[in-house]
Amino acid sequence: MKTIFSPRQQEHQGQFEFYNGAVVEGYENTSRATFILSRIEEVGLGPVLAPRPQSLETAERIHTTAYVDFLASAWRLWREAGRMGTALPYAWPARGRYKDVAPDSIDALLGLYSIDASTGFVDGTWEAVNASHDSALTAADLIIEGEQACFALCRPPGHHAGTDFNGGYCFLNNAAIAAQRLLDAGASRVTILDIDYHHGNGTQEIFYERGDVQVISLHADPRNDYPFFAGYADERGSGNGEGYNLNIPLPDGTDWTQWERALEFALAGIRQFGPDVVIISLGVDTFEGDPISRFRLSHSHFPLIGARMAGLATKTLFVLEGGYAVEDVGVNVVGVLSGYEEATRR
Ligand code: OKP
Ligand code: ZN
Repeated sequence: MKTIFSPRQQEHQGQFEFYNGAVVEGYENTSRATFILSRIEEVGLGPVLAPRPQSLETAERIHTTAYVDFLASAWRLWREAGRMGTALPYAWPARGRYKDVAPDSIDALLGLYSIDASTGFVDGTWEAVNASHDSALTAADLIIEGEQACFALCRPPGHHAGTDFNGGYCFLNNAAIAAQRLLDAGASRVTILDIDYHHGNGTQEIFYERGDVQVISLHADPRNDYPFFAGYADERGSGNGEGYNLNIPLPDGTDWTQWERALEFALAGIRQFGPDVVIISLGVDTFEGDPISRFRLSHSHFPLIGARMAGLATKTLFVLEGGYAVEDVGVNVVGVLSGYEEATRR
């Protein structure tokens, strides 16, 4: 399987976040990609290719132009305001009391276009976000050109980013943008199956009223964990999208037996929908050793996940999302991908 990745994606680094009452270095760091790349080489998964440069046209069909412009200019505006460190918001428009203004202040913009304070900008963030997006689109193009499966090694990740907001380390929704590209190239239906520990609230929001993209997410019950305000089982889509959004929230401590049962339910939904391509929002923060999560999958389970994906017998685009037990992220991500490859060859 081919992997798409650009070293420019590593220019997003050194950002901080708040965690348990302290300021810590961002969990979403460069070593995640480094460990994945070295594991890909170690097991001989296949070549790692640089993305082709892509225009932002497809991204602007998923996100608002104003939001994309904000992402591209945030760091410059932060510096022009005389700031250093990490650009993070501290004020948000309050729920239901939002005055629709286009603010000039970078502090206001950061709040307007975000849902949390864990998605900071540093020098190089936009370059990395843009390159991560290029990797997703190039992987989608390879699928369009005939590959059965492909891996977009996206960091920064994307599934918490919505139409006009960032959050949860995500800026552009790589998987959603890839789905749009596949549809534009002639696919009639695409499924995004999100197996990251956290609910993919951005992906859900983007496609909530659309029937051409089925969105299924297995995740920690939002009553217990981020993103808290979306991901409940009764969120099923609306309008043309009614019935095409499926959330499967799972309790703290979920183990393989429970998780696999949920996966089987998701797979039945995909078979019923009959997509041309399945995009896997691939987070491995379901791993028992993950520092910010509370599920209990172990190393040996990840190849089994890949094998289940192969069982769908559709084209499959893997797009990286989370996973923060850095030393294990490579083994677990590549475990899924080689599990897929082995099951396909059988
Ligand atoms: C991203 B992905 C406080 C903790 C914030 C945010 C979790 C984002 C997860 N800084 N936690 O879905 O793996
Ligand atoms: Zn996650």
